[in-house]
Amino acid sequence: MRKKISLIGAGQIGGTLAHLISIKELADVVLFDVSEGLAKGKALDIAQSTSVDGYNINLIGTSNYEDIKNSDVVIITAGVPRKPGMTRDDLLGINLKIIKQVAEGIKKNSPNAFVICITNPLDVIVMAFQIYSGLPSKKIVGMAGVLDSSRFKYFLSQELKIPVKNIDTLVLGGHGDTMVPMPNHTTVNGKPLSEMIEKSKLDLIIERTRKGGAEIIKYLEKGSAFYAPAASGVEMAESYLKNLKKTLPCAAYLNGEYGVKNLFVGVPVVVGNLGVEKVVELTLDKNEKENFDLSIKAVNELFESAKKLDPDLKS
Ligand code: TXD
Repeated sequence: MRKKISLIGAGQIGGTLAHLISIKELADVVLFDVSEGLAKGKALDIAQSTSVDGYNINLIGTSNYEDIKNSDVVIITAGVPRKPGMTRDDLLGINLKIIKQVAEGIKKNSPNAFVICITNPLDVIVMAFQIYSGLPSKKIVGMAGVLDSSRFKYFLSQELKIPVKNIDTLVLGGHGDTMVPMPNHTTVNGKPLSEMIEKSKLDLIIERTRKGGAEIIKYLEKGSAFYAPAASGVEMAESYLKNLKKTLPCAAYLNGEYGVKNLFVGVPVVVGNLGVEKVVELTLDKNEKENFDLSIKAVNELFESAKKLDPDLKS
């Protein structure tokens, strides 16, 4: 039985997800959007592109939630992106309302799916999705850490002139300016990063990683990044669908791990066909722990604002 992935949101990231999934022949695709024409038009365009290289998958575009029935994976990008000068937090009010609708549709039509949230502000939106849908937290994750780590890795690769595949790194914490790149958990050709780079250059790269999303928004002027976010979402979906059990930085539900309770935030987790199969607890040094706690504080504060906006979030 071919797998089925439903994409809620057929915008920049949604369309790119559909294209990448078809190129990998990972699963049949349902592209869902409130703008039905957008979903149908993109699905047809991508479906025709599969003829060029002979990919064998089905794609449909729709605004009927019944079409997402029994999906194996659902990826949510529905919502508005940032404009230049906006913070991710500024999106909270609008995207919370949208996620509430989306949660209804998924709960009714695909309650057993592995759900990947991408909509911003990420950590709070994935938490709200879990509360609105009531789906098991082990089957819900947020995509941010894979993207932020790819940015950190790319900048290091450019600086050190070493291929990205020879660099292993991680970015933890909330998907915002307080995110925590982890240089002490980074290796280059298997060697500790600290032996390869001056501190001043590393500090600049860490700052550029934290501001990575805003840098692209500045260039694009309209909309935000979509190629790397889509590639990151596909890596997470593939680890679930093929039971690859990859350890990936995802916004996952913490129940005491890292000293955090009842919150979704970026930590390394094992993603297999049961969903989040394990939260990997790294030993953080004093500096990393302080930065991580700062990031947790920022996510908690934003979640408090979300609860003021929608009392239904008060558990
Ligand atoms: O790392 C990350 N998590 C972030 C996520 C990286 C980049 C972008 N990030 C966020 O993803 C961004 O801030 C947005 O909140 C989402 C989606 O970004 P995208 O660039 O794809 O936005 P678009 O192109 O505006 O697409 C959003 C689509 C658009 O077609 C709307 O019609 C649709 O969402 N939309 C809906 N679909 C279904 N249901 C509802 N209610 C709905 N409302 C809007």
